[in-house]
Amino acid sequence: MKLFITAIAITSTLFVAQGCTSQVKSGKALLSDSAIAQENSHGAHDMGESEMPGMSHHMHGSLESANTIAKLSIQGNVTPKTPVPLVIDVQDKNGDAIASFDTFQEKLMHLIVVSDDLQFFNHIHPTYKGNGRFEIQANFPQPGHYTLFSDYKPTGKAEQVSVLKAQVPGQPPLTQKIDWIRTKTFGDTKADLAFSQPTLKAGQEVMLIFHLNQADNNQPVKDLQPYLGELGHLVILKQTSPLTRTDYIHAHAMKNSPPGQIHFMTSFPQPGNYKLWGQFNRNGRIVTTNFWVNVH
Ligand SMILES: [Cu+2]
Repeated sequence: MKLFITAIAITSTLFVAQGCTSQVKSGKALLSDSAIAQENSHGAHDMGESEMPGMSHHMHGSLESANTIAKLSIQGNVTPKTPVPLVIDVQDKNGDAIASFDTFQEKLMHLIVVSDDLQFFNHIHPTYKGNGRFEIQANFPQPGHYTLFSDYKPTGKAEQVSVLKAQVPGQPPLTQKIDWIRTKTFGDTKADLAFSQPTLKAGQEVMLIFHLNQADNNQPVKDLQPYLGELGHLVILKQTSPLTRTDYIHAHAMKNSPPGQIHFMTSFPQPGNYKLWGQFNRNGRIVTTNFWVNVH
C-alpha cells in the first residue's frame, strides 16, 4: 500500500498561518507541508504542573516560546505494520533549522503517534541527527488518519508541542464502542483507575490514581522503576476531530505515591470523552494501560 503523506506542522504562535511548500526528494514525491499556527505551548500541557507538593515541577513556565515549526516527511511505500521512516525537521519561523535542543524527561524529542479514532497509540523517541532533523521508524497499523504530537524543547526555550498529520489510504477499521471499564488487565498487570472526585468536571484539578496489581495474585506490583525519570507517564487526548494541540495533555506523575500506585494531577479543559494512556516501567518492561473517561 502506498502511504500518502501529509504533514501538517503546527507552531506555537497564535493564529499565524504559514504558507504551503512541497518537497520532492530522490525522485520520490513525498508530501506537502503546511504549517498552521496554533496555540502557545503553555496550554493544556502545563495543566497539573501547578505548585502542588510532591509534583514534578518544571521550570519552563517562564521560558520564552521558540515559535518553531516541525515538518514531517515520510518517504517511500508502506504496508501496514511495516515500520516506515519518518523525518521531522524543526525550524524557526523563517525556515531555518533549530540546531540545539535540551533534554527533558531523558530525551530530546518525545513523539506520540495516535490514530484519529484513538484506538492506536505509540510513544517513541526520534533520534537527533543534527541541524534540526529527527528520524525514527514508525508503524501505522491500519488505513486511516493519524496525528503525531511532537514534544521537544529548543535550547533555553519553552517546551513545544507540534502537531503533525499522516494518512494511510484505504478503508479505516470500524469505530469501536467506547468501553468505560476502569479495571483492565494488560499482560500480567491488572490496572485500576480511580479519581480523587466522584465525577470529573471540566477545568477542575483532579488526581488520577492508577493502582497496579500483579494479575495472577492481585497484590500490588513491587517492581516499578522510573520511566523516563518519573514514576510513570500519562498522555491524555480528547476524542474529537480534527485532533489539535489543545486536545493533548501530558501529565506528570507525583513524586510520592503509595506502593503499587501512581498518582497524576491534571485537569480536563473541556467536557467530553477522553482517552488516557498511562505508561509504567516494571523492571525494564514498559506497560501501557489505556482507559476512557467522561468529563462533564
Ligand atoms: Cu517520551
